[in-house]
Amino acid sequence: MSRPRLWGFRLSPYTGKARAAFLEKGVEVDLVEIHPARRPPRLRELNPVGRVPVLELGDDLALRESSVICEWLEDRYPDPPLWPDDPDTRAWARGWARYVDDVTVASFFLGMNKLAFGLAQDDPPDMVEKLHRRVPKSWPVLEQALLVHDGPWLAGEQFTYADLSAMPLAVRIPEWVPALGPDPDTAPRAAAWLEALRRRPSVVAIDQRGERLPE
Ligand SMILES: N[C@@H](CCC(=O)N[C@@H](CS)C(=O)NCC(=O)O)C(=O)O
Repeated sequence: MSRPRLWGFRLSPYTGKARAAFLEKGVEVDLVEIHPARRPPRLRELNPVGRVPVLELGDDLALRESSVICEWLEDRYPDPPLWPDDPDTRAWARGWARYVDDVTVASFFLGMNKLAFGLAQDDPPDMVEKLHRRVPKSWPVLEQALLVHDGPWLAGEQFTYADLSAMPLAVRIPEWVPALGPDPDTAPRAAAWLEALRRRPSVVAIDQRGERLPE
């Protein structure tokens, strides 16, 4: 199989999650960088929705959705495992991966996107604030989830995709809007979790490559 190609851009949280997953697995992938505002026609051939990340696996196969790309990675390269072995804990972790992706990551990054590129015509004027208000609301929820297996990761000792989903938040919140991060006094586990994610070698490696927009 030729080397897979990951279409995305460096500031895309879901592309970042997929890139970190490849690094965690020790699997090489080429990043095909696009400009978010000028998506090449080839991207729409691979994914008619036009979203990234997309994993191109050859002439005839392209996978869309970051979670699906992670599932493919897990099936193809089972070691090291990034889901718990036990089916119950695995299902539980999947539930939290989805919460982080759909609630915390989506609210924060959609808000940042609207801040950078402007509101859509039918957005209410306080759309960014509305989205960003959801971010701190998720810390007490995640604090409780982190208590279940007693950390340091959501599923306990094992680092899983549920943690990986929060990687873009761990990197960007302190840089862009630190006030939206967890308060170490009221959500100490969530604060320590994001800090541990920031120090994770896969996350550091991506960050060191420079997270600029392509020219
Ligand atoms: N659920 C998707 C979300 C992908 C997504 O929202 N990608 C953004 C960049 S981070 C995008 O391409 N947005 C453009 C659009 O929605 O048209 C995933 O996990 O892959």
